[in-house]
Amino acid sequence: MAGEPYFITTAISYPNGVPHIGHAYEVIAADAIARFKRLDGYDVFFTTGTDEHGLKIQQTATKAGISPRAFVDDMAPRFRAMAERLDCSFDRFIRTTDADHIASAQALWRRMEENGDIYLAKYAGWYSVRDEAYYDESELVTAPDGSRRSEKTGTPVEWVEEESYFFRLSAYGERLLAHYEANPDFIGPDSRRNEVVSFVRSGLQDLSVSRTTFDWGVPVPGKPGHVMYVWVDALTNYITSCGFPDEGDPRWRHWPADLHVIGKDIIRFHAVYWPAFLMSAGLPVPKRVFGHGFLLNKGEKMSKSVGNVVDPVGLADIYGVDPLRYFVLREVPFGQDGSYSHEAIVNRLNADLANDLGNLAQRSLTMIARNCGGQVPKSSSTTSGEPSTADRALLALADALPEKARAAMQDLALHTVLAEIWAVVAEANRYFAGQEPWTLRKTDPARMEAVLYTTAEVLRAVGILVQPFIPNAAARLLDLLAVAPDARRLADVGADKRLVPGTALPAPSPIFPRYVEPEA
Ligand code: ME8
Repeated sequence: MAGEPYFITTAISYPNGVPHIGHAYEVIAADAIARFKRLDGYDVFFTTGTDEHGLKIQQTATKAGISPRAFVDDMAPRFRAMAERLDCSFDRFIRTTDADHIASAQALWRRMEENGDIYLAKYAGWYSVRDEAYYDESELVTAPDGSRRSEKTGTPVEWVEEESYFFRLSAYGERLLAHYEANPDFIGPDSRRNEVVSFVRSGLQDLSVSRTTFDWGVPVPGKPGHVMYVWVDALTNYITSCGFPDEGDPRWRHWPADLHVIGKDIIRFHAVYWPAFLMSAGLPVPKRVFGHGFLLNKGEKMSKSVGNVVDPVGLADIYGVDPLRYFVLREVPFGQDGSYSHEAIVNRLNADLANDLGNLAQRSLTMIARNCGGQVPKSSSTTSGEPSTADRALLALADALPEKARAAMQDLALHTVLAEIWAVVAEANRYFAGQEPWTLRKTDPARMEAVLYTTAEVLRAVGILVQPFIPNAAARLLDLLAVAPDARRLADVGADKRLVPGTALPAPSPIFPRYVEPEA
């Protein structure tokens, strides 16, 4: 597809357990952005995947009594299946055990080494296996049980002493700060940006980037016994997907990434380490890193010990994929933490989807089927009367949606895009109720047609706009309006692409069933 390239990624998940709602949230959000950009004419490339190396995976596999390879081969497909089940339109599912990725990580290493940024020394310090992160003494607290833990994540740390290759991160502080300064959009939301800037300002230490005490990792080229620190390997996935190290690969046109969608806990890796590695290797850095918030179960963090880890595929089975996608994107301002519960999901689903949009579509399309011969009704401009002020005002709101959505999308305010769309749905409901087409049927059938036409035309705009968020329902709505598959882009909203009166419409059927509690 022609169009400007747009490369968007999720983080790659640790497959040390089954996928949880946080993983689902991230890939759904990235998918909505990817789909929006496609609708807007971009040549989108969208990747997601699994981060399969490192001590955490090795230890989990050992506990399960199988090899790390067998373990990840069992787990990774579950992450892929989850993304597919949630209708996420990724172009590549990358696994860090893929052969091209290993070659890519080694090539990046060599480039950093050639630049003089890799040296051998002894590492002595704290490491959290759960976070796969090194922590400074100042970042630790002592837990009530006497164990040392990361203050930020609460995970236990252990003292590590071993020979290790280091990356000269300390040399990149000034360049990173200059980059943040010159590119205010590089890190979002702003709160994350401030956090990163103060971390870099406080002075960067060189980073230990190899380990010798285990072997489940990408071998460091030419240094037997050393495997790469899992984050060096993991971050490289983004350029592997673009064909690195072959900069002549057609996929290389997608680098640098337009957007890395990640959670707030891994901002430092993406906004400090990653650009430093790329600068060292002489490669362009990504344009934007956005740290979304965490989804909490009724306000509580998910954890296996609390027993509130929710299976996202189970949620999709209960509520449906589109309602689940809609809920997480509408309910939680993107960038902030959010909470979910059965009640909150059902409220949104029944109020916004079943009532506001579903009923409007069902009522208007049923009236059209019964009273307009199952065809797109005559618009006001083709009957005796001029389009009324009310028609024009409503159509103007619908026509303005793409611009409003683009503006909100620019800030990654996914919830605002949905709020803007639903504001038009609310206005259309007021219009429909106020015009009373069921009364006009007897008093002024031509006017009834005009009202139904206007409503259908607003539904067309809404149907186009909601595709990134609720792709299946949107497709059904647009099918019911007989909108051609190639006429569903943002550019198709507006006055010059209106529904054509007389076009045959399929028999209407409900789009959003209400959620009804199953009998106990
Ligand atoms: O961090 N709500 O993997 P991961 C929302 N492998 N997002 C959440 C979440 C929650 N409750 N819990 C986790 C890793 N996430 C690394 C990434 S990228 C080169 C390597 C997000 O499986 C988390 O912030 O622990 C991250 O963006 C993603 O899920 C994968 O987390």
